[in-house]
Amino acid sequence: MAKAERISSEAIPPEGHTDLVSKLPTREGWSQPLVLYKNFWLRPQLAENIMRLQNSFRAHQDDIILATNPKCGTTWLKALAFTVANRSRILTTHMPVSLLPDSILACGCRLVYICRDPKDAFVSRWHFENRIRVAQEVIELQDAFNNFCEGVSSFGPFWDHCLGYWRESATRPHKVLFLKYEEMMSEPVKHVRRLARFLGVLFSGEEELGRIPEEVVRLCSFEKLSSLPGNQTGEIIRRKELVIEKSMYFRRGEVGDWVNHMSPEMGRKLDDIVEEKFRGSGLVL
Ligand code: PAP
Repeated sequence: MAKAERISSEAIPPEGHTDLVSKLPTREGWSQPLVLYKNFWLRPQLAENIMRLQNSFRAHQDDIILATNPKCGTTWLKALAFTVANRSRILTTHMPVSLLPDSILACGCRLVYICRDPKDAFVSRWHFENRIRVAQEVIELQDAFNNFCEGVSSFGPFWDHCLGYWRESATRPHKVLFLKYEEMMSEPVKHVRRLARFLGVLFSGEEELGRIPEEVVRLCSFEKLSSLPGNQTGEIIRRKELVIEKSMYFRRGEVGDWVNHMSPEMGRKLDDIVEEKFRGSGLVL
């Protein structure tokens, strides 16, 4: 994100957010404590950044915003969108729609959201949280699951995150595209064409004949991205208690891996919660 150009320094309010964040309700259980800010659970530093960004971020009409719940396909979507539309500026965020800086919705830029079966997103998150911690106790799957089911996970409640973007896409379908990880996995070429159409960069007849949509899918596949040397080594963040390596964004890239970690009862419990939360919305995962 090209922060320097996009954030007006006059608009950044004086330091005061740290104080505010320290007064928010807190929950332990994941790699860092989470705070509840406007109904979403966030890492304290992120809550502070979001408060700062709220009034100071200036979106442009030709921006493309990729929004996701954590572990639902950001890396994949970013590769696909970049390959399809590399002339526009692409920004990614995990922010729920209700916390996006006003300018993003106001300027009419396009927004692509990807959601995923919460069971797989949860398992992916649990692995990730255990890998990013340096020399700390392991987070037990059952404890993390209980938190997740209560809505307490980074950027959670998971279902409210999905519902916010689902409703936005129903209200403004030309501006907000709602994708599902599982559908993209089963018919990737169809969804790359859909993405290109939405972004206004349709594949030409010549490109179709040259099987460019298929090539985009191949270039952005899990196998291809995870085998790139640039994605296999190197760190994104290193702090004393936290290390994030690039390779951590590529684990299995599969649909249904949850069965290898969760019992059928746990699966049913989470399905029931989500079904109940989505009832009446038309959203089915
Ligand atoms: P983030 O929320 O931290 O940004 P994100 O990229 O959204 O992570 O999600 C990571 C998941 O996407 C991982 O899932 P897993 O743990 O179940 O394996 C990762 O393997 C998967 N992933 C990464 N690249 C791809 C890809 N090209 N195709 C499909 N899945 C992918």
